[in-house]
Amino acid sequence: MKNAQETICAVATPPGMGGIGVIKISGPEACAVPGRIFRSSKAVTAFRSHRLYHGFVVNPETGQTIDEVLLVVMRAPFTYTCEDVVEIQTHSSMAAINSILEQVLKLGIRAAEPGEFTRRAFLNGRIDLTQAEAVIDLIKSKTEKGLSLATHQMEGTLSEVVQRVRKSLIRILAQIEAMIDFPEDMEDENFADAEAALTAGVISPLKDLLGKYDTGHLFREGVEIIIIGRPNVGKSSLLNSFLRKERAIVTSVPGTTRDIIEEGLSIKGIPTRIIDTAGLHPTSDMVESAGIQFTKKRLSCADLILFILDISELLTPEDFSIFNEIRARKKIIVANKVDLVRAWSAKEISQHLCATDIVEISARFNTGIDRLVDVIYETITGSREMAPPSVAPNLRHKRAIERALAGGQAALSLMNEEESPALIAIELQEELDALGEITGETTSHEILDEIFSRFCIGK
Ligand SMILES: Nc1nc2c(ncn2[C@@H]2O[C@H](COP(=O)(O)OP(=O)(O)OP(=O)(O)O)[C@@H](O)[C@H]2O)c(=O)[nH]1
Ligand SMILES: [Mg+2]
Repeated sequence: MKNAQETICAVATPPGMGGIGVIKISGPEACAVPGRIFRSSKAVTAFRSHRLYHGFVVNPETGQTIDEVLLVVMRAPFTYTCEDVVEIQTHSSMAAINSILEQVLKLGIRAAEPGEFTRRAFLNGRIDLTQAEAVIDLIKSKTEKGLSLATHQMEGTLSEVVQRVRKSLIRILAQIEAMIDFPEDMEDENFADAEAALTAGVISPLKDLLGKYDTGHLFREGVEIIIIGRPNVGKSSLLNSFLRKERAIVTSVPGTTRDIIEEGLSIKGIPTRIIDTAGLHPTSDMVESAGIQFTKKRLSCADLILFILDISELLTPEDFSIFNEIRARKKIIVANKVDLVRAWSAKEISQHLCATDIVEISARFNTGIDRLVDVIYETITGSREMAPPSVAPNLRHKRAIERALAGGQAALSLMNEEESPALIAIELQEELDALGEITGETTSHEILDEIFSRFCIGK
């Protein structure tokens, strides 16, 4: 991590064409920047905090105007980073943005690292680590439900639960430490109170939190759905049908799709990636077999498989061989081309494959797609109506909670066995440290570096 005392700058808006581009400056020298490169009808020294001012960014060496902008000075501590912050809203042309950034950098302001603004908000105590992580989740959220999960966490819902558990734990630890310090006063004491407090105030809420991981993961990370089948059964047509646009090339020539084609799709609020693949069959064509290798690789880690059959043709040995490979996986069998004369009924297909529930569709005419979406949703959620929980740990939190729980359970059994308070205190302290990692109180620099490196520059 670089020096947190330096003033930093970055472009906060994504590259490309757009209405406005924002350049953000934060740190002790931020408020001096407008006086050097900004000209307005009002004296820069008279600018009030958190007010937008109209003016021009100029090159101070040549006096040449770079762009007409709006500028805001936000004085500490009521800013994103808790430092002095200046934001310049310019026209979003790469030339204007880069020229302004160049002028700012020339003043000795350093280019920010990914996530450095949010890291400062964390280091300056405005947000804890779970809230900082929620900022990444929010930026990356793909559906409204994923967004709502991130917003809740940003408001501190997860931190509240963790802090409540920590407080209970600190009280129990204090009680146990008193037993170590004043053993004579504690002769008639036993661990009954501490055991009850540990179970109700610590172990049970932590188990409850762990139980919310899977649902949170679903709405945060989403699922990968792969469409497979032999050539020409209509895989690409189905992708296009889901997306309601001609995303993949569809032709009557078997082996049309060679590369992996993937797109994001919300299935009733659950973010998914739908992957169209090359048709699976034995081939000597070099390009096609490279595509098939790609397909097999992605198939191995997909969360759900859509196995497509052509109902207008009899099942082929290729269909059987693909089905055998995915027999044990989470899958939906989809019979396509129901608009044509059927070679077999769905019932006959299920008998031949020894599988139930075949979803019939016509990808060409978009029939049965809504039903297929329902079946996908039910398969992903296990037929439960799902809403994003207001509190849900991510994988990092989950691991820390598991460690904390292990410490809690160990302390509980030591209390049961009436072991020495010193041993119990060690377990409770470990539990406390694990919980502190979630909110950032006891998190190592390496973990912080890893978390903030996932941010984009300018956030
Ligand atoms: N009648 C009918 N034809 C369809 C349907 N779905 C796809 N087709 C046709 O089947 C042919 C193959 O469709 P694709 O979507 O390219 O099939 P694919 O499985 O992606 O094929 P490859 O990429 O070669 O593996 C095209 O001529 C489509 O128009 C359908 O529901 N009904
Ligand atoms: Mg295709």
